[in-house]
Parts: sequence; structure tokens; C-alpha cells
Amino acid sequence: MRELYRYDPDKADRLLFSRVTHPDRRGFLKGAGLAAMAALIGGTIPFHRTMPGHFIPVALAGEPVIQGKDGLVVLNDRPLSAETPAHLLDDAITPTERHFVRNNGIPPASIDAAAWTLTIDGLVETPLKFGIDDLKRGFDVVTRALTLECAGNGRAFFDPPATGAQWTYGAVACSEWTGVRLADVLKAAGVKSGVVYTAHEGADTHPSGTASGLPISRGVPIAKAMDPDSLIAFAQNGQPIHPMNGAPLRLVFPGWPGSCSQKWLTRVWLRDRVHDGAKMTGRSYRVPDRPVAPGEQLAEDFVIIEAMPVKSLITHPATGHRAAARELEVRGHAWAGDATVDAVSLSIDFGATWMEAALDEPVNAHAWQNWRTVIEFPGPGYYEIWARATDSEGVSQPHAVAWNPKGYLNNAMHRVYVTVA
Ligand SMILES: Nc1nc2c(c(=O)[nH]1)N[C@H]1C(S)=C(S)[C@@H](COP(=O)(O)O)O[C@H]1N2
Ligand SMILES: [Mo]
Repeated sequence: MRELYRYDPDKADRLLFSRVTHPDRRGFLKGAGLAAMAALIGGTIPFHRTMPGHFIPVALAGEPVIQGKDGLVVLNDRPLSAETPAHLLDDAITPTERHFVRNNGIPPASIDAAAWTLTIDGLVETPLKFGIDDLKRGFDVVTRALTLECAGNGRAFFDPPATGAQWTYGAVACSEWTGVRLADVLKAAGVKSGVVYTAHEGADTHPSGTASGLPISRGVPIAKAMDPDSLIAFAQNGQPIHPMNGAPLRLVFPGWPGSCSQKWLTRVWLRDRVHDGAKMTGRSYRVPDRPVAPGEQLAEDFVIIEAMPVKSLITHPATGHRAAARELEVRGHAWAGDATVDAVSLSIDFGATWMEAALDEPVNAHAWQNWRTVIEFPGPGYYEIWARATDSEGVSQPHAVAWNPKGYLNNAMHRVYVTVA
């Protein structure tokens, strides 16, 4: 019932509540629906006749809403978007239960990994079809820690507000992905001259349930596809991929907008032009090619987002932490698209002075970098800790990011507050 409410609240309503022809009444919970609801809640529902339809009873809403995920905040139910609070991203490698979820459509209802096929076609010498075992047998299998961030991470802080999932900080993760290199698979098919872009297809369906067409089909320039860290992955942290993270097969293009990394992957085709699939055009995953005034709605001159900008996250302490002692360990991660991070600086005096944190090398290219330092507060009171990363090109995170219509690429510094007793 919980699943049904999550993926198809209309259908759940129809099944559980009696049909009433009157347009503003949904009818009442009865029969098998009533029995099922009562069983799940663990008691009878004396006022079931006045229970409104089309909502999830608190008793059910209080349950973990996504099986196999822990502590994620659900931003949207359908399609499902859920982010991870910053302090739950403290691990060097993000456990699967803490990896965010961003769905544009409805995931495939059943997943049969043994029967799954991936088609490689378009501008190739030989179109090929692979089962997952064929991929494992035919190509080098590699495991890499790879940073994946939604281009809309930080959207909630744009003013005027940008439409779309209101991500705060937690649409980012760095899990260990196991799979084969996309480049090896494309080479096996034979990349023809004139290939410009890839195009990706997955098995999820349009959120309306009735409209045909893919909810999302994006691509990358062929050079990014040939990067050895661009993977076709079949495992996440040593286990089969979580159903909401694209089981049984997905692309991972680290450092680029998460939207490139097609989940429930069924096809990669090569094109002689920039791909124009769903969410490649218009304002989707594109930003104005020049600064615009906040709120300005321009119609053209958008460019496709490629590598994501330098950014950092404070994962300890959690914001609002009450420190008993003057000394406090502060730690987190930093990442920079296809580049690396050279430094992470921290300030506890609103940016007047900065101190450098100890910063680890990435465990491999395209993995986020862990950093830490011990801060000593001068006395009791309220403090903000600000973190600012600088990438290998010398570019630092800004205090505030330029506004854009869809609220992408917010890499403003992360701030948390602490009170010292
Ligand atoms: N098939 C498919 N792939 C998809 C999506 C989707 O809706 N359908 N969402 C994309 C977006 S916008 C992001 S940010 C990432 C998120 O990956 P995750 O849900 O595993 O965190 O998946 C991308 N791949
Ligand atoms: Mo995304």
C-alpha cells in the first residue's frame, strides 16, 4: 500500500476508496481497502468514513518511505526526489542508504538483471547488444569512487525562487561504482568518424503515466564518453545497485550534472550532432551564456552545463551543534568537476580571516576529497563555520552565486552554525 501511494497515489485512491460521482468527494475507505489500511496501521479506524482520500495517513508517512535508504529527506513523492542532510554525508565513501535519489519519471516496476540488455547503436561500425554478464566477461571490470551531484543542488537558495526540486545541500554523493568503461564498450562497437555526442535511454516511464516518450534522455560530448572514469555500472558499494539509483545498470559520468548519468540504462546511441532528447533543450540543464539579472526570463542564449564547479560540504558538525568544549573537529568533502581541489579554507569570523584545512588527495580521479581540521573557538557564543574550496585552476567558491532561471550550479560556500557553551 505504501509503495502504491508512493508511485501512483491516484491508483491507490481508486483501489482503497469507493468511487463517488460527485467531483469534490472521493468517497470513503471501505471493504478490502479499509481492512488493508487498518492492518497496516495496526488498529481499527473508527472515523474512516470522514477520512479524506489522496493523502498518506501520518502513521504510514512516519515509516521509512524509501526501502534501503536512511535519513533522506523526501522533497517530492512522485517523481521521487530525496536528499541527504549534510551531516549524514560524513563518510569518506557514501553508503548506498545515504545516496540521494533524483527521479524524473516512474522507475521500472520490475527489474530482471539476468534478462537486462543494453543496446549500443547509432554511428557505430557494428551495433551490439549486451547482457550484464556479457559486459562483465567481455571488458575490464573496474571499481572507482565517483562524485555525482545533481545540477540543481542548492536550488532552494535562489531568490527569486527557481522552480524544480528544492535541493539544499544533499543532492551529492561519492559511492564506489563497479562496472566497465563506456569507452571500451564503444570501441568494441567501433566509433565512426563524425560522432559528436552520445544519447542515453533508460527504462523509466513518463510521470503522467499516459504520455509516451522518455522522462529524460541526455548525452555527453564523445570526449567525456571516452574518459576512463565514465562507467557503465552494475554495482554500487560492492552490491547490486539500489533500485532507486538505477538498478541493474546505469551510466556514471562523475563531475558532470547527475542528469547525464542515465539510470536503468537500456541504450546508448552515438550521434553526429548534440543530442536533443528529453531535458537536453530549452532551459533544462542549461544556463544563460552571460550573467542575467535575478528574475530575468530570457528565451535563448542558453548553454549546456558540462563539468560542475568547485564546491565543498561541511559534514561535521551538523549545523546547530552545541559544543561543550572550545576545541572542535570540523570535517567534510570537496570536489571540482573534472578538476581536483587544491585547498579548503575555513572561517569562523564571517570571512575576515581564514585557516587552511588538511586536505586528502582523491582516492582516485573524480572522487571527492576529504578534509578536516580542529578549530579552537576564542570563547562561548554563536559562531558560523564557513568552508571555501579552491580548485586546481585557482577558482574558489563564491559567497553567492549568479542567479539563473532554473537554479543550477549553486556552489556558494556552505555555512553551519555552532554554539559554544
Ligand atoms: N533513467 C533516468 N536516469 C536518470 C534520471 C532519471 O530520472 N531517469 N535522473 C537523473 C538525474 S537528474 C540525476 S541528478 C541522477 C541522480 O542519480 P541518483 O538518483 O542515483 O542519485 O540520475 C540521473 N539519471
Ligand atoms: Mo539532477
